[in-house]
Amino acid sequence: MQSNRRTAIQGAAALTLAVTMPLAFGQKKITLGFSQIGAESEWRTANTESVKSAAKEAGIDLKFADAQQKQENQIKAIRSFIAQKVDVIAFSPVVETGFETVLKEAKAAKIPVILTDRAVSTKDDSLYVTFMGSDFLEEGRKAGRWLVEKMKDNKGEVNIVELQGTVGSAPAIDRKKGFEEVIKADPKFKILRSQTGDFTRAKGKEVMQAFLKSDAKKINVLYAHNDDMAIGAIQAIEEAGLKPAKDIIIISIDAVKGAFEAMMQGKLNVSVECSPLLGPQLMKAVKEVVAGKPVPKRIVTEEGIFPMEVAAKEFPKRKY
Ligand code: GYE
Repeated sequence: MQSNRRTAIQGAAALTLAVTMPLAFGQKKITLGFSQIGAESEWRTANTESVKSAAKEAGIDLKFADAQQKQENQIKAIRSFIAQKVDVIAFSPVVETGFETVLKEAKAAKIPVILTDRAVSTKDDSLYVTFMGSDFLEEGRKAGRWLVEKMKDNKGEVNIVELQGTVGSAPAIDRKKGFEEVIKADPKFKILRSQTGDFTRAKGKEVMQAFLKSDAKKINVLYAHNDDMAIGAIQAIEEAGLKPAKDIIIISIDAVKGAFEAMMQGKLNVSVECSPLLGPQLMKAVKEVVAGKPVPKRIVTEEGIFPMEVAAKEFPKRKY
């Protein structure tokens, strides 16, 4: 009885194996070439982690290349993915322009390209299958709207300094544009100075030091295109003997854990959310593209805004 049952179970298992094995062997593992910008910010580190872990989870073979914030390295990486005949190429373009030639090469090699996080500006949208990521214009507007509301009873001039992201990058261009679009409705808002801090803490601090050197007394607001630059700038503000978030109102973007910590210490007023957790939706799209299924041309990440008053309550829920 016992042994009969075992044989029956073994028999059934063998049958299942016989049926499923050829299918499993028939499905080739998907290879994805991913060119990351670098490791310039807390956001980027979380994004890399999300892509790597989602690939593992999805059983996708990931070829990962770090461009160290240089476009030429990204172009090289994409060319090498083409040479290796990967199934899909995904990348986060460091700047908006200058990728057309290499994208045409990928198209000629019939390798689909997915843009993640940042967009390229091209008239030929057949050069990529989809662009997934945040609406940077809207993020800039959210930052602007928060400031307009915060200053609604303020009659005098509001002098703003701006730390821009990487020159020519989609988030730097759009976050500037969206913010300006909102604040220009009231002439009391003035952007005193605006310069790039390349999305890094070190540069954010350095540029803020320069801003403070010439205009310390005039600056009412700092608008930083990401949290890392704001955190660098906070150090510069403290070293100049001023109180961040009090003497100078600080607005930034990303809402990474570092920003929540700064808000809980009362040093940052608000951070607009920009989610780096794009890995799972990227792997989903990769599978769909390989299976020949249609994917939407634009996949927008949903996100909110967090003022310092809610930071302590929200912090335990944050995933990056
Ligand atoms: O805001 C910044 C990072 O492209 C949205 O890049 C991303 C930006 C992010 O370095 O922290």
